[in-house]
Amino acid sequence: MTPLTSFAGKNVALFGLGGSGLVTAQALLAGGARVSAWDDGAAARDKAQAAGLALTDLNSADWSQFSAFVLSPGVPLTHPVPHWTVPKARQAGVEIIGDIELFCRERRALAPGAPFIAITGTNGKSTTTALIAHILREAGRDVQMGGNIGVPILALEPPAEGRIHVIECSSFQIDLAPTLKPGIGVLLNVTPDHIDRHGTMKNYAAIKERLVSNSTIAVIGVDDDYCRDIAGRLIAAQKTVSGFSAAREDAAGVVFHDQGRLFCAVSLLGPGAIIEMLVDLNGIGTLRGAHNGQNAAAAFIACARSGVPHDVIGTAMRSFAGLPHRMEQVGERGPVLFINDSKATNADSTEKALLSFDDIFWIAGGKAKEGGIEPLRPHFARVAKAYLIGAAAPEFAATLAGSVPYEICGTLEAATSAAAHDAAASGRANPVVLLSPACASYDQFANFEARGARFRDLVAALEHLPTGG
Ligand code: UMA
Ligand code: ADP
Repeated sequence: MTPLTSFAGKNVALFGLGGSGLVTAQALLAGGARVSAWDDGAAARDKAQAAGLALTDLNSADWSQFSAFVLSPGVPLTHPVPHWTVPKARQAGVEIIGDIELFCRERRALAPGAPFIAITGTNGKSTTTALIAHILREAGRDVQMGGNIGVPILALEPPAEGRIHVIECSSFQIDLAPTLKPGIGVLLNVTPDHIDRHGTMKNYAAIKERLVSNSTIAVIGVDDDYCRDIAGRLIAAQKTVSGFSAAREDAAGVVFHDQGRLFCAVSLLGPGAIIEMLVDLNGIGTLRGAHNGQNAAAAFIACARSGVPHDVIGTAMRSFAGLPHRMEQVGERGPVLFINDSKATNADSTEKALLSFDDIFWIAGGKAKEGGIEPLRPHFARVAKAYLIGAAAPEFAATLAGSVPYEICGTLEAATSAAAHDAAASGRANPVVLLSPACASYDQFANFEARGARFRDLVAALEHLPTGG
């Protein structure tokens, strides 16, 4: 844990007692602050009390006594409407901050030179964060990894000279961290997301921009218009910017991904361009697909900028275990690969999986998002057959009709069995049974992790499969 000394002897209000709020309260107490903590949920309050935390109903508290108000990232700050605590804090003139901000202040006080890499973007944050941490560990560094990836930042060991913090930051967290200034800031991509929480796309992109505009070194993906504009603004402001791309080589100094390889384009200003091959990602099952090329390029730059030799980065990438539920290989039966991409809860992320394979036996469905799978139509030719589950099955069937053979299976159990048998009997060269639902899981499962775990168990339990010819 990182005890927070910057509020020693002061009163701090804290709202939200989930994973991050509880740890933050403990970190504030450990540093000598007095904490008034509350949550709307009775279950969260009970859990906090069981963990030894005294509670204060912030509805009836005297807000003028507080030096700061710490808000959990999942609690609305501005949209759709500010949470009821927010106007109370504002009226009393109390600053509203999050756990990442508290970490930043502690780092400045304890070890301002301690290396700090922060990663954001709409997609690929967790993969890139885990990959950077893995490479740095393989290079023998003392690494602490956390943030939005799941381990609250204040649960990590405190900042210290020579210890690298690798932190995934969501837009919610950046919004609550006014002095977030990482040594290396990574912005992967910006596409529409979380508009309900930020009001407009412009506001969402501006929040993401803050992470890189305040970094010493900005590492920015240049594959979407928002990020290209952000990189342009920082270059114009004479900031240190390193670009990366899943497919572009039309900018100087970019690490780019092409045909499963990472290249460094040292200069592409003319026919004498120097292009150096850095890492061959082909054969690294955990980094399949152009989207992972983008993640790997970002990780390459962040680690190279941290002083890790290029060959060490390449070797470490080859031993990256990947993250569960993100195009995770969970089995192999003869020629059939089984891929768990349960984290793909919308069409955008499922598109990345469809683009990574041919001969796909696709398990999809659940609680549909707006637009369903219509945006995936250009990739339907890669799908041999679809196996539909959950509430979205009829809607998805209507979209697939006439383009892709499909079967309404209802449950994941029935879909896995049917897809496995069809794939094995298909006689295709590289059949893949792919769970990439393009849907939330809540109609049939507690969350995407439970759905992915069930798929993994079903694959492990598959009996001998028939082979086709
Ligand atoms: N709560 C209220 N009133 C409200 C809303 C929430 O009382 O109006 C309470 C809930 O009862 C609950 C607590 O707030 O007790 C939950 O707080 P939280 O939603 O901030 O969740 P934490 O458990 O603290 O987890 C947070 C991040 N959650 C969110 O941003 C929603 C986790 O990211 C992160 O891993 C964790 O901190 C550690 O840093 C999760 C996430 O879904 C994975 N992130 C979003 C995403 O990736 O898209 C941004
Ligand atoms: P995040 O933490 O930003 O949600 P993850 O690394 O957990 O991202 O990946 C979630 C899903 O998003 C993956 O299953 C994959 O389909 C997709 N994805 C991963 N990296 C990228 C990327 N760079 N661009 C677009 N989609 C991506």
